[in-house]
Amino acid sequence: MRFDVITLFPELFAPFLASGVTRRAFETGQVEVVLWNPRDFAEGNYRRVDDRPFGGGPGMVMMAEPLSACLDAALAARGGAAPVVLFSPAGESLRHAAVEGWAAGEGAVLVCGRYEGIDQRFIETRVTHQISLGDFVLSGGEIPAMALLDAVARLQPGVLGDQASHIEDSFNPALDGLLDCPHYTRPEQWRGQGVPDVLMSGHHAQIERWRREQRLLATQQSRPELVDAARASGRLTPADENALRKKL
Ligand code: 9WO
Repeated sequence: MRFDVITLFPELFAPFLASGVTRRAFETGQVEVVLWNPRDFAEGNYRRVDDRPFGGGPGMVMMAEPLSACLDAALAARGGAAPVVLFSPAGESLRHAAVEGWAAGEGAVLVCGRYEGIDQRFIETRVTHQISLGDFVLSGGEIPAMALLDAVARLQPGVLGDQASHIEDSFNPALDGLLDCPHYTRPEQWRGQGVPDVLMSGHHAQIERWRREQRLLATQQSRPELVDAARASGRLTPADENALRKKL
């Protein structure tokens, strides 16, 4: 799959693309990432990509034409139409189900805004999807773009060394939409705190039961609506219901 990223700060992506478990996916082109700078499509000696807002007010607005010319070049290089994603708090919240959709697709063009915003006429005529990471404002869309690329890349076959690792993720349907259980590693004692005995017992069935119980309780505690959703769709067993009752 291929993602074309339109950004005034392409240099932000270099360390991200060269680090961590996703590095191989990006370096082999399993997830191909091509960076485009709208400044390269801007006119005049100053290569202007922003201008003052009509109606007045603070800050600058990204001009439609350099973005549009840049998008045309990216789409042409891909060889045709593709989803055009803008990262904005006005978009739909990103959830794991949507990430799985993007991970199974052909990729997209990701548009990263800067300044106070983007000329609305570009958004209305060229953008097909708006994605939000949550109700907060950043100084640009680059970090949300990296978040999507990271989430998509780690779902590609062979990216996680331990293939079981993402089967056990929070929000994996196989985990019934519950949060993850707590994790522990060496040392066995850290600043006076031990590790739950069951994890040191070697009893795999008991460990799995404990982990399931921890997931249920952690989810009940911090995201009770996820427990309700799991119950409503028949993903809680009688043993699960017992574990939840026992700790109330
Ligand atoms: C900012 C904004 C604020 C309130 C309602 C809608 C909004 N849209 C944008 C927007 O598109 N801003 C551009 C991208 C230009 C300024 C920096 N940008 C941005 C994206 N800031 N914050 C985000 C963002 C994206 C996804 N999830 C959370 C925040």
